[in-house]
Amino acid sequence: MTTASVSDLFDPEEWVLAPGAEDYTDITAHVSHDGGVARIAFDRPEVRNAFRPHTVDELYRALDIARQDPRIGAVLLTGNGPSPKDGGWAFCSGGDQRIRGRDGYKYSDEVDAVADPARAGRLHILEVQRLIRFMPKVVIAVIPGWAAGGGHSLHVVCDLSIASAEEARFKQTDADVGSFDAGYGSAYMARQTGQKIAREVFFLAEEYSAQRAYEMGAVNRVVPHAELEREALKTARTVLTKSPTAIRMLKFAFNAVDDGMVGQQVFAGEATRLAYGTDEAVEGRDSFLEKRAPDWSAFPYHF
Ligand code: S0N
Repeated sequence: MTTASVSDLFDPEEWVLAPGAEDYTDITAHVSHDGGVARIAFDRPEVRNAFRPHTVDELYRALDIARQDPRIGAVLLTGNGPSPKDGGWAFCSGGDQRIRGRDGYKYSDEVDAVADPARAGRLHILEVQRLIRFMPKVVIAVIPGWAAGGGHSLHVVCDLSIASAEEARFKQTDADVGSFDAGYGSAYMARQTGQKIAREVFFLAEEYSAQRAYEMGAVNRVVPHAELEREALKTARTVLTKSPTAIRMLKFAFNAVDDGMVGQQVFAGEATRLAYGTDEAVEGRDSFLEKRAPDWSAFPYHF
């Protein structure tokens, strides 16, 4: 795929292919020329960017590469479009209902049965949610069209959401099709919008505009469709002007209140990383290696 054919909103001047992206079939992945921003996009516009297990594998891989790239400070998660069938736009419409079975999922359209029993029925989109949640970088949902079902939940779990004024639509269809995101998709949404609104979104599965989602507190910005990716990249570049450590600690602080012991563990891990950089921690290590008692006299009990 040439970069120019990725999506109507994609500006090929801004991006180069991300490492390993040549092999993806269900997503595209790019990195900005300055190396600071990743753009990862669902690339199944003919099914409103629904994900199948293979899509989720690729998405996880691309996000994890972005997580480990020390130059990247922000990730744009979006959906390519429009659909060649009808011109419709989508961020993501959740799990591909065509490959969903009673016992699990066909791995892809090409693989006619549940390919690997060990993979059957795995809702590993939840692993993607956790990766977005716990990566110490700002993940921005860039919503050019439908965010439905599991796609709605992905936008909920992202740090920020920017939506197309004309094309973005929100609909939590889980209960229509007998699935339910009982984790971040629902409970964390209630944190964002309040219980009454989150319950309405899930129990009624109605359609909401970008403006309504903004009023609910579910979306940060609503921008003209043609400006969507430009605005998203601008927002990501604003994040890059901030201290990486401050962003990391803030993200994990925001998470911790809802993430219980895991949230505390993640935040504490970052605190330990910072502590290891102090002379005090170096004295602890050196005293052990030099087989002597540590000398803490240079390190006061701060108040
Ligand atoms: C998004 C909606 C509201 C858009 O409506 P619109 O604009 O009227 O377009 P349509 O004509 O409906 O769609 C255009 C074409 O795209 C196909 N399509 C759309 N969404 C999906 C989808 N999710 N799976 C498969 N195909 C999809 C349409 O069929 C149509 O194709 P053609 O032209 O050939 O007829 C509307 O499309 C909509 O409501 N979509 C379904 C949203 C939904 O219910 N998603 C699933 C919700 N649940 C989850 O996401 C759980 C995720 C999960 O755990 C999982 C993981 C992997 C595999 C499966 C699952 C699973 O359990 O679901």
